[in-house]
Amino acid sequence: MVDETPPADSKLTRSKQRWASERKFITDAPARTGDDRLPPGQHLVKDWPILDLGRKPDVPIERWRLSIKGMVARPVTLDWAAFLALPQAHVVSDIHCVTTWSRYDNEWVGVTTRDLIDLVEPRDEARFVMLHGSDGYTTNVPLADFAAADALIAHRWSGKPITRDHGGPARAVIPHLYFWKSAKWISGIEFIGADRPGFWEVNGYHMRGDPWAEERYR
Ligand SMILES: Nc1nc2c(c(=O)[nH]1)N[C@H]1C(S)=C(S)[C@@H](COP(=O)(O)O)O[C@H]1N2
Ligand SMILES: [Mo]
Repeated sequence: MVDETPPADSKLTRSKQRWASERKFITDAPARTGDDRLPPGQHLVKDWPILDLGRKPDVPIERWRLSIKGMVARPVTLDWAAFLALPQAHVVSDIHCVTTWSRYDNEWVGVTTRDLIDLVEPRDEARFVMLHGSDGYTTNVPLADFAAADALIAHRWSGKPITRDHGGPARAVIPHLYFWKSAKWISGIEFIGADRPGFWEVNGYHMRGDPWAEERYR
C-alpha cells in the first residue's frame, strides 16, 4: 500500500492548509445539488424556452391591473405603481416544466404571494386560488402551495424586466410546482373554496403538479 499522505511540513500540506483557511475552491453552492436537485424525469437546459397558447397579450404598464378577489376580506385591484410600492423580494429558484426541462438559478424580483395574502386577508373558507392571465389562461393552485415562502408575482428576471414572451410585465412564479402553474401576464388572483380545474387541468394535467412526485397528469 502506498501512503500518499505528504509529510506534515511539506510545501503541499502548507498550501492546502492555506487554501482551507481561505476557503479556496469552495463556492457557496446551494444545499440541493446533483441528483437531489433535479426532479425525476427532468433534464437541465441553459436557455429559457417559451411556452404558451400562442396568444401573447401586449399589456403596457399604464394599463396593467392585478385584481385580487374572491373569498377575501379586502379585495383589491392594484395598478403598476401600487404593485411596485409593495415590498420587493429577491428570490433565486429553479424552474421545472412538465415537458421535462428544468432551469436552475433564476433570479426574480417581485412581490411575494405572502405579502399579497396579508393585503387581502383570505377568509377561512378559502382553500385554493385560481390564477388568471390576460390571454385567457387559468390555472388552479392549492392555497398552501400559493403561500410558499419563495412564491411571488415577479416583474424582473436576471436583473431585467420580464419580457412579453415570458409573461411580462408580471407573472406568477411558484417554483416548487411544475411551471404551468406559474401564470404569465397575470391579471387576476381569485381565492376559492373548492378546487376547480384551470386550462391545462381540464385537459388532463394534474390538479397540484408537484415535480418531485411527478404529478404530471391525472
Ligand atoms: N397566461 C399564461 N401563462 C402560462 C402559460 C400560458 O399559455 N398562458 N403557459 C404555462 C406553461 S405550460 C409553461 S411551461 C410556462 C412557460 O413559461 P415560459 O414561456 O416563461 O417558459 O408558463 C405557464 N404559464
Ligand atoms: Mo408547460
